[in-house]
Amino acid sequence: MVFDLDMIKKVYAKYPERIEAARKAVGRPLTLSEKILYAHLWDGNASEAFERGKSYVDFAPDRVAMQDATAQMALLQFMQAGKKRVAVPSTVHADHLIQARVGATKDLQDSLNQNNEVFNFLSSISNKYGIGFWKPGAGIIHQVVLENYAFPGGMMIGTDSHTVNAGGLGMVAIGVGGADAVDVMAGMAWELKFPKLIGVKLTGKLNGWTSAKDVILKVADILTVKGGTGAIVEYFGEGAISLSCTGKGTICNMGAEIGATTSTFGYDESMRRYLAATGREEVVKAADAIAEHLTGDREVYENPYQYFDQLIEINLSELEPHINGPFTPDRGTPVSKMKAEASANEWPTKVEWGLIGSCTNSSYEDLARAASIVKQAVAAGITPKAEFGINPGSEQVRYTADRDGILSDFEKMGTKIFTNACGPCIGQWDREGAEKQEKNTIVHSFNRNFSKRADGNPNTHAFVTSPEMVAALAIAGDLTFNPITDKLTNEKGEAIKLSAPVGDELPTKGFAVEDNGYQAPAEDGSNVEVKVAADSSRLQLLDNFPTWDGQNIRDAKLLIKVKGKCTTDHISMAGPWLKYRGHLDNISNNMLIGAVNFFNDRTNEVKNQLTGAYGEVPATQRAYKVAGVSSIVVGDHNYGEGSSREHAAMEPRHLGVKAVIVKSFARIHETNLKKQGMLALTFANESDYNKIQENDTFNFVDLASFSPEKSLTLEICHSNGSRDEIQLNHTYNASQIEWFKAGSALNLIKLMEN
Ligand code: MIC
Ligand code: SF4
Repeated sequence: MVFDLDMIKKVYAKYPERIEAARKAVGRPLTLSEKILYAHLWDGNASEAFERGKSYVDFAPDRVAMQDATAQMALLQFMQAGKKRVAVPSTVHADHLIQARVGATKDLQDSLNQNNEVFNFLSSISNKYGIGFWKPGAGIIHQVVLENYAFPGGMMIGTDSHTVNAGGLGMVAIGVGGADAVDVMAGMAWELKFPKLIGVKLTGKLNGWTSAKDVILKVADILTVKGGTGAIVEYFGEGAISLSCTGKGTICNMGAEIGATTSTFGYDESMRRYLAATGREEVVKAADAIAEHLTGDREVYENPYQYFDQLIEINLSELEPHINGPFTPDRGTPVSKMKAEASANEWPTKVEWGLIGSCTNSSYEDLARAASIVKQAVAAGITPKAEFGINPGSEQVRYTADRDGILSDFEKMGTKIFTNACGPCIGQWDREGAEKQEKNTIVHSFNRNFSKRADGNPNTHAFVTSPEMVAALAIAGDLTFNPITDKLTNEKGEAIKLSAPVGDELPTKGFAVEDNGYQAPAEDGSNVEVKVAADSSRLQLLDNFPTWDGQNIRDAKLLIKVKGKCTTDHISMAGPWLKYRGHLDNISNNMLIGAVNFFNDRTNEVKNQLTGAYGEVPATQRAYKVAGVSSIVVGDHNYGEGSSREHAAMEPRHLGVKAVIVKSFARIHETNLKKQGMLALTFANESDYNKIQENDTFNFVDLASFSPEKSLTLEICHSNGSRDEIQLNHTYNASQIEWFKAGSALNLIKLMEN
């Protein structure tokens, strides 16, 4: 079955005219990213050229995707928008709430028992508002989207930072907070600052142990976790064409790790093959009719320096397998250098676990290639040294891999096959012994490896690498093992060299599945009742955030000055806290508990300025709230990196923090703060971060004249009586300032509805 074919055809029908208008407005050949963006302008045909990195532009995305952990908050907000049905095709995917413990059947059942209330809420609210629901066990959102919904040249948004995975099928797919999804589902325009463009020219061809994963591990190493901020990364060149579609998905997926708005590839043979294999020949037919518009213009790819803001070239033939980490996905080490790096940095080299899965690397091809390594080891009588676990990306992948003997290859080596879900990637991993907090190493094919992410242990050194490298390193049990040069020893004491991985890009017998886990919504959902129990600990209806009182914020205290890396995992931890994603007050008890306090280097221990005592961050903030005292949060670079979870913005808002002032923000988090009515500000002079002291009090001086392109003034009163006045920059445009004044973007929608 092809979902929403009519919508796709309508989008394509407009393409020629839209591209012509864009070409005229811009006055030069177009990149693919520009074509897709200009083809999706809210106002129709382009009449002006937008300035990259400057112009705020209204877009009309074709669809919306949400996963269970963010959909709860997105849909609790959507309920308030007063709409009968979603305005564009939308889906919800139950994937984050399922724990990995003993294996799929038991784990899934346990999860259904534990999360019944939330799954019922998501299933009924989806049914009511015309949203497709993918049940627990159906698969990870981004794999299911790639298999069923993504289409070349389309534009979608999703309440998950890895929505960008759909760039593997030539989309512009962007991760957002729930409030953005509400805009689009409510039939309104979706606003984005017109992105800058980074071109990545791929030459040569992958070979041996190198895989698509290594392309993005290398790009992350070059660009770092903030190098892609505000930009779309467009891949092209003969090397790009030679990659499989799911391999392209892997590359786009991890574009989130460099902060990129999204990444994409031009429509090519690999996409045709993938669309056909997943039952979408009709989409191929429709895309073929406008194929010239679904890739960048020839002139652009011939002279990329003229058209991109930045250009990177990678020769796939020379690329080495990479192992990135620990604690950050942009610390890249080529496999041949790992021995030296590990010893120089004292990383534990014994690998305890190898994990394959997550939205970035759980395709059929990924499993097939990793299985080819496992098979060799089993045949040669090599006992794996580390434990091994797999999360297939979707039920379709699992069913097909099972039919083709791939899963049994893994099982012969004692691998645990977990549910088709996020599992350990988001801390949903009941890892035995993790509570002992021992220093140890794991390798995985996921995208993120922030501290504590997989198992809650801050001493777990997690390294990101390709599925086939995970297999090799887990079998060797050694982080410094280089399968290209090193040998393993089997039970008979013989030295064995593994040959390079092989695996079918797509199943030769075709994909198969018995029950894909999809639930179509009711034709007319107006009578469907959505229940939220008043005493529930998991779900809570939302109240309006208060409107701005028109006054300067005065006498605000410092809640925390965060030191160093502060991802959304530090601001609103996942793992055990995922269960409160639908209950704002309860989840607020995790606010900033992972952030390091600049003044004592500790987590979750800050000074309460009213009592002088040190306490936990959420409790301290609740004390300020009760006392009617305002507060601010101060942070470092790339604050809010990582996830799209808007809880990281709603929690401070709910608990009464007024402003977040940092050196720089990650894109999604900055927007989330704005949407929820917070002040998201940056130091005009970065070194002013150093002026902030523990016992300071803060006064805003000119909030009444808050306006676009104009900095704000903050007075800092130090405890010794001295004062500093500093300038704070912001990126609010006029309508975003209205969100602040109304208390939130949603408050504004409600005002407009009434
Ligand atoms: C993640 O990978 O961090 C998540 C969990 O998928 C998040 C979304 C969330 O926090 O629910 C993301 O990437 O946006
Ligand atoms: Fe799920 Fe991990 Fe992908 Fe996030 S990154 S969607 S937690 S699999």
